Amino acid sequence: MSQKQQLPPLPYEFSALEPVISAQIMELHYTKHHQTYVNNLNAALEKQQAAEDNNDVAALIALQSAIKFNGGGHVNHSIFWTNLAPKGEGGEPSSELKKALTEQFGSVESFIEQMTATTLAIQGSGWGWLGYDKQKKKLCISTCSNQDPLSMTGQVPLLGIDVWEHAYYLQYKNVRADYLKNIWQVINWKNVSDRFAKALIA
Ligand code: MN3
Repeated sequence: MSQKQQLPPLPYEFSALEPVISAQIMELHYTKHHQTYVNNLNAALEKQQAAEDNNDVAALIALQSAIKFNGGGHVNHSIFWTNLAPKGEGGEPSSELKKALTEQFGSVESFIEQMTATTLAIQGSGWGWLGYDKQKKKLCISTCSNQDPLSMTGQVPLLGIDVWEHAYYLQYKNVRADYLKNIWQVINWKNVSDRFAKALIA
């Protein structure tokens, strides 16, 4: 028997990221949006099990997009919550990450500017990512549409920024630029640095 996917615990209170991200957004985003991806993923995986048991290849193929969308939503948000921390608690990039960001993008500040601009320009719903390309041994700024997980590009996800409107609209309305300007105040650099350190040795 396969185990059901579950909503991971949120490592802080809903209000912990205020004023950058409101408690109302956090509560809805976590308990409604993320929970729905988890529920729909479990439903699709159950149908997948039944299709496998019935040797129904057509049904297996038909389930792939639901698994990709809801599975991607679950994976992405599970990373996102840990990429954030209350103001003043997220620390700084590790010396290793700082060195790599500086080599790749000029400076940490310049990386932030470039990732902000790239993420701002996403058309419709999607995610901006800092990822590590293990083959090229370099950091990359990427964008993914909808809930496509960054791992589909072969990169290891280090830092994701959700720019679906549900992530900011109740507070920032249509002004995605302000959300993206402010979110850097609540980035958990310790988490991003840990992910980078693991990507280097894995
Ligand atoms: Mn979201």
